[in-house]
Amino acid sequence: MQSTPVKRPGMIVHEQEPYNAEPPRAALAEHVITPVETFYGRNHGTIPRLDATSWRLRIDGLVEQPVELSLDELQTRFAHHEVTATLQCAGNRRAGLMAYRDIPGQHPWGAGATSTAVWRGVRLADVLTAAGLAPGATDIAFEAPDIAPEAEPTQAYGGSIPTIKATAPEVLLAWEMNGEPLSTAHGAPVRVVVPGFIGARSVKWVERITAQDRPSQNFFQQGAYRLLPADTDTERIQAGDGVALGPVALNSEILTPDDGEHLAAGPVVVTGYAFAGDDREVVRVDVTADGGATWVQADLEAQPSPWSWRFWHTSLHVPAGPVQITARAWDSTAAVQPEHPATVWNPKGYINNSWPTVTVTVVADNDLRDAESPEGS
Ligand SMILES: Nc1nc2c(c(=O)[nH]1)N[C@H]1C(S)=C(S)[C@@H](COP(=O)(O)O)O[C@H]1N2
Ligand SMILES: [Mo]
Repeated sequence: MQSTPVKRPGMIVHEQEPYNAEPPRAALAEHVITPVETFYGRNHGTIPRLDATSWRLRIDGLVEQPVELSLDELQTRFAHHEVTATLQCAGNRRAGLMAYRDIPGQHPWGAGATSTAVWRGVRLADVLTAAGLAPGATDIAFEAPDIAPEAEPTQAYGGSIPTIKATAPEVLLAWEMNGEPLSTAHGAPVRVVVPGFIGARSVKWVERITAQDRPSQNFFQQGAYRLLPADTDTERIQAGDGVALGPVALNSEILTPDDGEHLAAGPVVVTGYAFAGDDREVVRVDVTADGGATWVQADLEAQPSPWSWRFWHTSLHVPAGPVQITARAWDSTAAVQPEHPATVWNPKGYINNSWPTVTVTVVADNDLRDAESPEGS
């Protein structure tokens, strides 16, 4: 049975079926914890509606004893934990790469293929301990029942993360999002949440967890979500080519003002997010309105958790006329975002973390009044 996600009006829908949509910049800027109705949706196949009563989670592979758990057993046998975490699709900001060089057949995601929620569930580590990891279990693979037609051969969705990450305390099997039961669209009854890794590893509707001695052989681990060299012959890509994406790279975006906005003269308030994956932290965001001749340091807002993005804001004096506003974030390893999309362009369009820019037009007071009021008044 098909189910359409409940989302706010104004979502930018890249595809209706399967549902792929992101919130506009201004909507994302409203709350540091993204309301569920605003949270982006990324689906490779039709959203499955699973029956929570008959749902079972199987843990098998390189374990001392395979385990099968009902939702009730999962919720009563293990301690509950809450983690505020940002999910970020590897395709977030792909439109910026496409503007430099086209990427056929992929969604042109803007700034909004990323959102933050409070997730509640049990630690994957605790469930793996119950099954007992056997020696040699280097990777933990996830399987879901949704069929992804784009996969070759056609197959259900899956992926894996290294055991070292799977046993870290922040990785959850979650059934709650922002204090509400997880919705069907976001993975009910239970999804994996892998904070700091690309969204693709946070497998929704998870039914099977397998400990193994190699990464998942699923299409979404071996064929998609891999970083390929810019000069790859895309007709000849083979499973395993390139590098599997895991921890997300340092990134940021400008959320307000919006690209193309007309603004009144006076200080321009600029806001946005910055996010550093895995165990890195955003330590600084700089903003320029003069092509990088001078930069001002933005004020960093409180970070809801080490696994979430960080909102930032600043105020700039800019001259009348069209102006480009550009930001760049720095992380705790002193890494800074690369300047140009050309530096990071890749054939599948993943991880565009080049400097975000919006172009706005600052209108002298009189011009704005003329533009807004009906003629002759
Ligand atoms: N079963 C399943 N899990 C999935 C996906 C999917 O298509 N099927 N998409 C992945 C991708 S690519 C991302 S970015 C996130 C998006 O999660 P959301 O739809 O809750 O925002 O889910 C991941 N988990
Ligand atoms: Mo994704």
